[in-house]
Amino acid sequence: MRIVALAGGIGGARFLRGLKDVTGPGDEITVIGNTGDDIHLFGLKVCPDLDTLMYTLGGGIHEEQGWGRADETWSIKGEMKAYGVGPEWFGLGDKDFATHIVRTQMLAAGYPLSAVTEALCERWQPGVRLLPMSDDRVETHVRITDESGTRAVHFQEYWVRLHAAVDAEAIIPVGADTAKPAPGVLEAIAAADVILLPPSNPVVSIGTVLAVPGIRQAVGSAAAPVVGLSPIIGGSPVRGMADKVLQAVGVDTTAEAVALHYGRKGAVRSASNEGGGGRRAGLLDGWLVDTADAASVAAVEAAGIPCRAVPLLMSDPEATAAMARAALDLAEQVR
Ligand code: GDP
Ligand code: FO1
Ligand code: CA
Repeated sequence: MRIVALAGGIGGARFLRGLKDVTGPGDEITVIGNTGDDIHLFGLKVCPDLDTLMYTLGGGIHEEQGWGRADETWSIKGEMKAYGVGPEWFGLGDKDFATHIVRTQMLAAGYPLSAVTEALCERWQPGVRLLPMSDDRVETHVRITDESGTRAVHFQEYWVRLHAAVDAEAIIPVGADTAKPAPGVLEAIAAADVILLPPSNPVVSIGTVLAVPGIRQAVGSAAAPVVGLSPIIGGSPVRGMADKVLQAVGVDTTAEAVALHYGRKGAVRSASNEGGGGRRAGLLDGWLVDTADAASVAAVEAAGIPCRAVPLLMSDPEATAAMARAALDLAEQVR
């Protein structure tokens, strides 16, 4: 079976680990990773979501933290600080730095990000084909208003430095409108037997992937069933700032509202609060909510999206594998 998943970092990576547990050697998983979180720091190109996916699936992740390397050391950070060179608010460890140095070196030599990612995965063997959504630079910015006035900050500054403490007024995937899907992305979507939307951030992870022209259209018109899993349980994100960025795009922080935001496959509706020409193709053939949100199943189904309530907390490998199994089962039921 050919499975395609659109994914952000921690939520996507943990789910994909469960998916790998319930699939076999005959299955092929292609992951289209968000690169809107990417940032240039210390002259280096950092791709947090691609790295979280690669380290998690390749066995190198710092498990508790969810990002960065296990058994990390911090000498370079200390040395940079001694030189007075920032930013200090973004934690790049020594081992992680090596990844960014290799990536930046290869990009400078002319390799596209997709080829660089493939080369990095040669080492990590994540067991999936990891594709960046685009080889073109896309950076998510967040419009905020605080004591310094109204301005746009990089998504990493909003989340890591400012801890999403102020409201996000708008989410701007800078560069997305002219970005092209990376080689293999549209082909993988077209050839898929199942397309999954893991419990990743619907706005700044999956939303950014979908903002690359051609990707939303490809998913919305794919022959394969598209099944999503809610990252919202009981009206809250399990972790992160999904509530803040959902509010910025006018969507309630509920499992039901996120389903309606993705939309029913085959439906087309206007989207005044997002880019992409104002009309958006719906995506979903199926949706999973947590058992805590069982009361919302009827409303999602009333919108034409088959929906089931199953445990959606990725508390351990078995629970995560069961989620992946439930998503594949639902895909079979709606096929
Ligand atoms: P990020 O790029 O590191 O923020 O990771 P993703 O975008 O892939 O995933 C972030 C989303 O994962 C957040 O909105 C969380 O609510 C969601 N999430 C994290 N852990 C869980 C979990 O155990 N279950 C569910 N359903 N969602 C989760
Ligand atoms: N997240 C943090 O909350 N603080 C950090 O200092 C931090 C550093 C960092 C370094 C490399 C990397 O790949 C990811 C890192 N993250 C950090 C996570 C990253 O900001 C993610 O993009 C967010 O968790 C949300 O997507
Ligand atoms: Ca992310």
